[in-house]
Amino acid sequence: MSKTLIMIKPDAVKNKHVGDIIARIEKEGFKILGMKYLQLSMEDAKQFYKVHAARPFYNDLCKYMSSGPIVAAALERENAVAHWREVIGATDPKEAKPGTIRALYAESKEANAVHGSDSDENAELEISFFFKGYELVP
Ligand code: IDP
Ligand code: MG
Repeated sequence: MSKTLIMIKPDAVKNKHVGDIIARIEKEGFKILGMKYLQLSMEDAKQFYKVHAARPFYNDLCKYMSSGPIVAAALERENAVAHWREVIGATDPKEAKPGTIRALYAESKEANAVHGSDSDENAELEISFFFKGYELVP
């Protein structure tokens, strides 16, 4: 078993896809360890995405990610990181396979509906960004 950190981004919350995406999480066999609804500040978003600080889209991305409420969740499954990334599809929804969450719900390459950790190590870091130990139900 392994873990991943996912977010339902501001566009998907605004477009009322939270229920569909949580249903998909359950259908794909993930166990929900923790889940919360919140709005990031610009500073929070900059901290979360600091690995992308040098990329040209960093500032816009942080502005966008702090523009409205999100859902953050810690999930567990076999191959959690890889499986969630398969379920969400490519970063750019135009390149995402049909049936993936980004193909179904994303607005654009930036406002692309969902986040998923990219490694087990980053999953641990990202889970601890959002959750304290007692907020995760084993
Ligand atoms: P990922 O979310 O598929 O792992 P990353 O390359 O880690 O993609 O980028 C993080 C986030 O930054 C993306 O999900 C997307 O919201 C945004 N992003 C990535 N590339 C671009 C771009 O070229 N233009 C605008 N936003 C981008
Ligand atoms: Mg990434």
